Amino acid sequence: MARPNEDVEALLQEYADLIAITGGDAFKARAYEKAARAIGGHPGDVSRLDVAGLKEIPNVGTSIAEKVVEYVRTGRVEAVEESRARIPAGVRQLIAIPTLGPKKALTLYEDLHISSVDELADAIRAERLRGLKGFGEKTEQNILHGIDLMRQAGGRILLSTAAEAAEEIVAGLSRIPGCEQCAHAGSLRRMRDSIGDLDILVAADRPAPFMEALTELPSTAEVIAHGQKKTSVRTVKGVQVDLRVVRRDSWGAALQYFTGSKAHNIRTRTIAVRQGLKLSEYGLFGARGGRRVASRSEEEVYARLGLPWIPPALREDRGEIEAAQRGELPEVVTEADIRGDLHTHTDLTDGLAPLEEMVAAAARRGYAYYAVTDHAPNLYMQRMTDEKILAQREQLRALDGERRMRLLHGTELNIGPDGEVDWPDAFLAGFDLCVASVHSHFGLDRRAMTRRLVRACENPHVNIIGHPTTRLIGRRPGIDVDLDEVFAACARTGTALEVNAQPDRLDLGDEDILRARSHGAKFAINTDAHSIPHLAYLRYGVGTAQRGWLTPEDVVNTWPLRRLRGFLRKHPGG
Ligand code: DGT
Ligand code: CA
Ligand code: CA
Ligand code: ZN
Repeated sequence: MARPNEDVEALLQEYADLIAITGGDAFKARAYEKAARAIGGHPGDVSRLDVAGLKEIPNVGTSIAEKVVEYVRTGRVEAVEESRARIPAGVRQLIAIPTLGPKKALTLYEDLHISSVDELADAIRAERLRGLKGFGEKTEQNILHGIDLMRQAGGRILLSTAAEAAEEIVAGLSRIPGCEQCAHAGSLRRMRDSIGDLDILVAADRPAPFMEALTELPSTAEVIAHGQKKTSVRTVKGVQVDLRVVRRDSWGAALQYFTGSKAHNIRTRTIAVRQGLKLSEYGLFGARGGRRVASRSEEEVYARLGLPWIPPALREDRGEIEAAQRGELPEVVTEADIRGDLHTHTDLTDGLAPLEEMVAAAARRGYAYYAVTDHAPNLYMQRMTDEKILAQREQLRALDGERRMRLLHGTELNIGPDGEVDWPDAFLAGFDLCVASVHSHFGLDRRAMTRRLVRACENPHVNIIGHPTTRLIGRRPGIDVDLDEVFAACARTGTALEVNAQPDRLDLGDEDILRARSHGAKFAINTDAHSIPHLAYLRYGVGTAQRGWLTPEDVVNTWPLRRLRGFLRKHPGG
């Protein structure tokens, strides 16, 4: 098993869904769901634990621990196999639609005998769902939208899944004798929020050993094409990988070519042509004589075109060529610029690790400051109370300053349908900062949704709008809202917009960031960590921010603490 924790998480989550569909105990389904998340977020390798060791993980009891051991030992779990066998394949296909829950899927199957996504789409168009209990016109729209999302997502994977797979492959190929260079290119290097396939490059004299090695990696499930220039495989997780081996002296040109984007490359090739040159994956050549004029490094290739090196996240032909020609490329924010995380959770609400452990892990990252922002009471299932959050504040103050990291006590408020938030003003004034997010009422109409978010910005205690659109990549669309109005309100009121680094959110996304920035809004790049490993998601947030052209000046959590505190007061001098 390449990543045992993730495999076990997926299996337990599937089991929870299966229990729900077969009309099983809702409590039991929830227990499996919680255990799935706990195991996914567990920092150690669960395949090395016995039943006793597994039970030390929060939310993992004896029977779940035994199933995990069974899975690690045999690769399957009898109980899960039995549940799978009880559910028709068609229903399983329906559940994969992001906006359709297990219960509705079962109703459609039993009442209308719908057993495929295409049949469902046809049935909606033929208005056959009308009259089914629990299916209004709005539900139909949601389902159709879910089908769209599923088809668009078609085969694309999350940035984090791609990055983890690429790291393993690059590490494996780098160990092979004769490897001069090895790196990933393509949309992953540009840090797009979803990735079609992985593009891996090697510089070496002899391609054969690398091509061979890729087909033989333990993670390789299927060889799609095997050649001297390019080999393509599919991994056990369904990720397609293209490997190209080039000669050392074309490394820079190949890296530039295969990083893309296509649109960016069209521009660079046009510039070459205007200078009487020809740009390909092998190098930059004199058009007539064919003499090679640049190819060893990307810097050299760009320089010969009269351009500075352009950060990969900017290479989308969204103005970066013109900015580069004018010498006005932004100095985009990097991971090293981030001084602290401003949206994180502990096990006081739905996080997995206790406060001290989260704080210690943050300190190991070298942060100057760190905010703890557990959920506020209106998210009822989190059972937050005044007493609990105040006790946490005391505990946090006692840890403040250890390893010279300053702690901020915050909370993640819930923006209600009218823009109201949890707790009265006097209580909110006791926090160092408040994140406020939409966690409910996703279906308000555009006007009401816009007013709701603008009101939240106008609240003097709200400092950051968390995951502003609430989209889940490939699963849930963002809310319907006039973002320009919200961005303008953020700029006007001194409220930052979050770039949430959770790989299935990346919210705001790159294009929204570009728009928000043009309104003069500020940003906070946060992990929304619910466990220690989540703190490392920061890099995906930073990549997304780079794609939105953000500089450290735009991002409040790159600022020194004094300046950040001024921003958190919202009305400096006022
Ligand atoms: P993806 O895989 O869909 O997430 O997106 P990319 O950008 O990784 O696209 P991919 O894998 O098809 O190709 C990798 C890079 O190779 C692409 O960004 C630019 C370059 N490339 C591929 N095909 C062409 C082409 O026909 N013309 C040009 N100029 N560049 C190409
Ligand atoms: Ca690609
Ligand atoms: Ca490719
Ligand atoms: Zn959160």
